Amino acid sequence: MGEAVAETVGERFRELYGADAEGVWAAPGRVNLIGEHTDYNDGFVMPFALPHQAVAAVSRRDDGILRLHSADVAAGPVELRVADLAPGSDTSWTAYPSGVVWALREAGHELTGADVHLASTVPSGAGLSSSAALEVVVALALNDLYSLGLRGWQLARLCQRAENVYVGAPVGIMDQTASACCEAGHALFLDTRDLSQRQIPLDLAAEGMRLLVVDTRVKHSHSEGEYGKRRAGCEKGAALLGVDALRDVPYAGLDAALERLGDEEEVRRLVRHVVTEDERVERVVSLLESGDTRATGPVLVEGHASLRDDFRISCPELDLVVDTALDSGALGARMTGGGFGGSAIVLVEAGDVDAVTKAVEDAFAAAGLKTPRVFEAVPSAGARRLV
Ligand code: GAF
Repeated sequence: MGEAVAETVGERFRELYGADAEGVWAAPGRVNLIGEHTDYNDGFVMPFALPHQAVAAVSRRDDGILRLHSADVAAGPVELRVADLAPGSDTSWTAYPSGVVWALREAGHELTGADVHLASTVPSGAGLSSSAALEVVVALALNDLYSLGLRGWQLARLCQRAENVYVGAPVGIMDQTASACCEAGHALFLDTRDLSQRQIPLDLAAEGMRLLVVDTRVKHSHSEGEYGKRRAGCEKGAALLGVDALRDVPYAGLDAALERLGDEEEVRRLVRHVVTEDERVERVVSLLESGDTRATGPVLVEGHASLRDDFRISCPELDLVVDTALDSGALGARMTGGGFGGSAIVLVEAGDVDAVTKAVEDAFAAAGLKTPRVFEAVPSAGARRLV
């Protein structure tokens, strides 16, 4: 499959730029199994890569020009001068790839330009990291072509910087690291403080289960502002508790920490979510490592309740997926990603896939909502060169 995609994307590159691309790279979207809104608190996450990916055909240039084209945009390539790239200078889709070029140059890497054609199968606005996939695929291509010698986690850090500073979105490091570092057949247990990682084997099909992604196809418009508010609230909590990040509040000391926060009710709820969520990630890791995969279901449900009631970033559509899936026999379910729309994940016995899917679709129809997009998520390969 990789080769066929590479051929199509390479062919379009040739049409656009009149020469063969020097190479073709791919970087996936991700789904997060557990560990939500912990990454900007230096905590734990456990995403895995989706088969959906951004693919980039790229060649170097030596005249300081960056040309960017996407298969999703009818118009021809956008042309930018590498030397003029600056935070806030670009507000269209091109900010993701051009932000990566900016971040690489900022980090001292001499880039003299590139021609890029991108095509992505990661659904956008679904909370499945379509932007991170675009960033990482471009970063990896330039890393290879300019022989920068950067490792996956270093590329992830640069991509995060591009998104934080150049695009202006205060995201954590999970999505970029997932796209850069995940491996097929595994979930990535990542410590976002030092980016140390452990690949956790995850073969649900072999155990008679499936993980479904349910894209609600809803994205509430206030999501970005709310993300920033949660992040600021968490930072306030850490400051009030005198720690560098909420990761430093031990689970065993949670009650005492909440007590110290007194009547800061909003902050108390955020702190409780982050500290309990880190503990849930560790619990899921040990359940998976001891072969007790089905027992992760209730932990996912606890995670959802915490995001809904304490962190307050769920929405009626995500709650409807979770409640309906559980009522119709799912082992576990929770919202995944930033929140306020996007996707939920549902852990089901293989034999229950059709019944649970139908129950969720029927519930959406009865509520007058668009039919959700449901697909099975299989842990897939991280970023790599295709050709
Ligand atoms: C978004 C962000 F980009 C991630 O960094 C992470 O914070 C996630 O929301 C919530 O866990 O995907």
